[in-house]
Amino acid sequence: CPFSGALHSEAENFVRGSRGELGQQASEIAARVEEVGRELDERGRYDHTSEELIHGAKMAWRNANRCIGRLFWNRMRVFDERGCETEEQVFKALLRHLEFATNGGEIRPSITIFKPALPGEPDPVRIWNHQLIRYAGYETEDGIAGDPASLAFTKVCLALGWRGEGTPFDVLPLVIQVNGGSPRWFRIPPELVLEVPLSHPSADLFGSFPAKWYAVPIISDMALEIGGIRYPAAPFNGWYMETEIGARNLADESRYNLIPLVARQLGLDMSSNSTLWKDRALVELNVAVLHSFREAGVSIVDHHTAAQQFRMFERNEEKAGREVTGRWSWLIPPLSPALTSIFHSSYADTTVLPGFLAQERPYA
Ligand code: HEM
Ligand code: NRG
Repeated sequence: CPFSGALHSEAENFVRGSRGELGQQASEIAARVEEVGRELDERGRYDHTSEELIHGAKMAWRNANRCIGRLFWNRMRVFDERGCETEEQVFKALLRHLEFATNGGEIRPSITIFKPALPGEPDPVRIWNHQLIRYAGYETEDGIAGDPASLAFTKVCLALGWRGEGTPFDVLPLVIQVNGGSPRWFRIPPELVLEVPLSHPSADLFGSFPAKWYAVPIISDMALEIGGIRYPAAPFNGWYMETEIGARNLADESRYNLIPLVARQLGLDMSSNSTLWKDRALVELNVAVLHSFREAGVSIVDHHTAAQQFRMFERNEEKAGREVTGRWSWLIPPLSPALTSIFHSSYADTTVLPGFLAQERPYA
């Protein structure tokens, strides 16, 4: 069949590559290559063994060009949830992921993998959320409330019948779609959502604003591709690097935009750009994020340590004879980038598979 040629070679490359890495015998590998070839010829598809699924997911993390956290690629829990059929089953599997990954604050890198896509059929599972836990954003008469990044998705949730409390930090529901049908929404039990109230070790940075952030970032809108097979629902998590929260989510003008508040609270001279009041406020906001997560016993990494860990990853990969690909503009932290080795390095932004791929939003 001429259409399965690409899949055939992707599958063979993956089987050889992953089993080779795992140190399997040439004879074992040859037997599996032959088996996969036969499956593809007879059924037009093949199923990953759990070993292939586990190592394939780890390889995908290792190949994530935008990720600074890749030193730990081989330390991830892989949940095989390919048996989930219904929205309820998917929802329950997501709650199991959430609880395992959160682990009371000692966050465990994890991925949950649902059914693979089949050519010509609707995706068996899609999670409409960008992350399993994220805050809603609303357009109100006095501007945007909550997280502006969630405006479009929040509208979808409201249209489905969900109602938020209207705080700046309403946790959105999970929106799950099965076999291209109508999506269904589910409230996440609040006791499964670990959050960290933010405070600064020596200053009142936020006044009456109840600043906080959730503990675990769980990206849920990317596809995982392994050996020519695409998994459209494969949410994964590690822990946060503090700049993601302190230098972007809470600081961007198009997000929570807290820099002016923090600067006022610190009594900084805001009369001119050249007092560097924005930079000073930004640093203290990041200090507050690190301080608060540490205080709450929730895993987090600062950008200096993360960059050192990435350097170690580069050395490990060199020893293993693999090239490290990367996207420089994403790898450098948004705070003091030139203080990290990444800034002074360059990377080829080549797509290597297995990998995580952006996919089209399931809603307008
Ligand atoms: C992106 C850190 C774990 C896959 C990123 C980014 C950071 C980061 C800072 C850039 C995010 C942004 O600028 O919005 C970390 C840390 C981890 C970790 C500290 C702790 C263990 C993981 C895991 C996976 C992963 C477990 C997958 C199994 C990715 C991918 C991206 C990314 C695919 C790109 C996301 C996109 O394109 O939007 N990571 N990461 N990371 N990470 Fe990691
Ligand atoms: N910047 C986003 C999260 C992106 C992924 N970051 C991680 N991933 N740390 C944010 O919510 O701020 N991870 O798997 O740990």
